[in-house]
Amino acid sequence: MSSATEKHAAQYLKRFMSGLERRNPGEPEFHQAVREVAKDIVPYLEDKQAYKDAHILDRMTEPDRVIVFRVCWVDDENNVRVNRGMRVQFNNAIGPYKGGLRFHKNVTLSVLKFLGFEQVFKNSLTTLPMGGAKGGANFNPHGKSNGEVMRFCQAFMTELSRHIGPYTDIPAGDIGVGAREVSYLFGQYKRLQNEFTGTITGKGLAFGGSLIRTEATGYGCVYFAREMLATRGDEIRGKTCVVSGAGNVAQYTAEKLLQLGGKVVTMSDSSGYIYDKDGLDEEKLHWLIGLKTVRRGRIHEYAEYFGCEFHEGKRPWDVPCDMAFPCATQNEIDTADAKDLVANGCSLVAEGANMPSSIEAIDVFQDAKILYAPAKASNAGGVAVSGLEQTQNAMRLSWTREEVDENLLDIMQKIHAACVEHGREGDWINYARGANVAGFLKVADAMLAYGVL
Ligand code: NDP
Ligand code: 2IT
Repeated sequence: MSSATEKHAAQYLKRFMSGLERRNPGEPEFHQAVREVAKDIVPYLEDKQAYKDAHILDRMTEPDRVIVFRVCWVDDENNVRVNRGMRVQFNNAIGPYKGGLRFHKNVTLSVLKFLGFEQVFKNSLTTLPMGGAKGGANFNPHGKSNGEVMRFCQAFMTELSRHIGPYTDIPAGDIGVGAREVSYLFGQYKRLQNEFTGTITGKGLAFGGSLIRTEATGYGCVYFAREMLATRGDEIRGKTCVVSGAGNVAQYTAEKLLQLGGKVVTMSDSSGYIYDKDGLDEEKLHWLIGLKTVRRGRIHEYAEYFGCEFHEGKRPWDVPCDMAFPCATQNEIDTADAKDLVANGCSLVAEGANMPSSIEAIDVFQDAKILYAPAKASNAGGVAVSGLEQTQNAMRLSWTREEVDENLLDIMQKIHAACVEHGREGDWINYARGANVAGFLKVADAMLAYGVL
């Protein structure tokens, strides 16, 4: 790219971002997600007049619609409780809206817009026909009884059910929405619609769920890391791995790492992290999964039970490692954390969580030329198997574990290949740019074909 073109792209990016920030005030997470994509897409579009004339990037950064609604329920002490539910239907150019639901005290419109925007690119990368959406509520499931969670889910779905459907929008889980919540949500949807369709993925195996969906995000993330290592003739066996989070994604990232001979030394939750210098094994991980999904306990209990370090209120990024897997939440790696990781010898970061690294942290990884996989590529395995769950529901049959796992691996390899195709810079692969460009192209081409919509 000539320096004049580079200068023009930089000026356009500045104007584009200031316009977006003005139109969407008070939405820092959304600004961040768009900036991370626009910094790659704006220069890419410099010599592609058709996309520019059609204002595709402006259209892709404006959601199709945002649905906001009141959710009223009664707690165990008979108090009336009021929460805010939302669904951001971001883009359905290449398929019905698809994306998870997040129940967390910090859920805001900004968070759901960033997640919905990311989902558009991620779903495009999976090769499956899925548009992008995200939803949720500022509901904190911590400390709630099963009955309270059930009543909240039913109240939430009573409104959401008007806006979703098998050809319209198919929600799934995310933070705070696991097997229990998906079951309550799907039960209420089925009851209200008087129809048994696959609307909602991550369902239980007895009622239309897919084998491997529970494991898919974590397994897919490790498959992607394995592909990246292979470009350098390296492998997972023997590598020390730092994992954050202790929820669905973290659990199955750790499981696959162990299966492939990795040594997992940390796990975390919002209260701190455990540092198990000997490494987790299958038995310890099984205990941790029980702690988190059945007993719903805190991570320090692991340290007490197995006798290892617990670092209260801290994140694990200063622990020396070969590879890091952030699997908790957005912006959990800042510049200082990224510098610690690189200085301590970390040569691969694969994001299990959505947008766990700040833009400046990504710069640190890219400047150091380590293998860095952006979330929209490395955590796409979850939504990919959600897509396969829909396929099985439509066919009215269930595939075996092996069939689904093979499909998942194939999809992760295809995503890796797309990132390499669009992200190669000399002998280094810019996976972030590769994922942004590859994800963008399919959606943009569909939008161009539709004309002005
Ligand atoms: P879970 O609810 O199962 O687990 C979330 C984990 O992250 C918990 O350990 C939680 O700790 C921790 N966490 C949440 N918020 C914070 C915070 N603010 N600070 C520190 N720790 C936090 O969610 P998932 O495992 O499903 O999701 C984790 C990440 O992966 C999210 O970014 C999600 O968007 C992403 N993702 C999930 C997919 C899926 O299929 N489930 C697919 C693709 C991406 P605590 O219990 O203390 O709150
Ligand atoms: O962020 C994500 O990709 C998810 N939470 C999974 C979405 C889905 O529809 O399975």
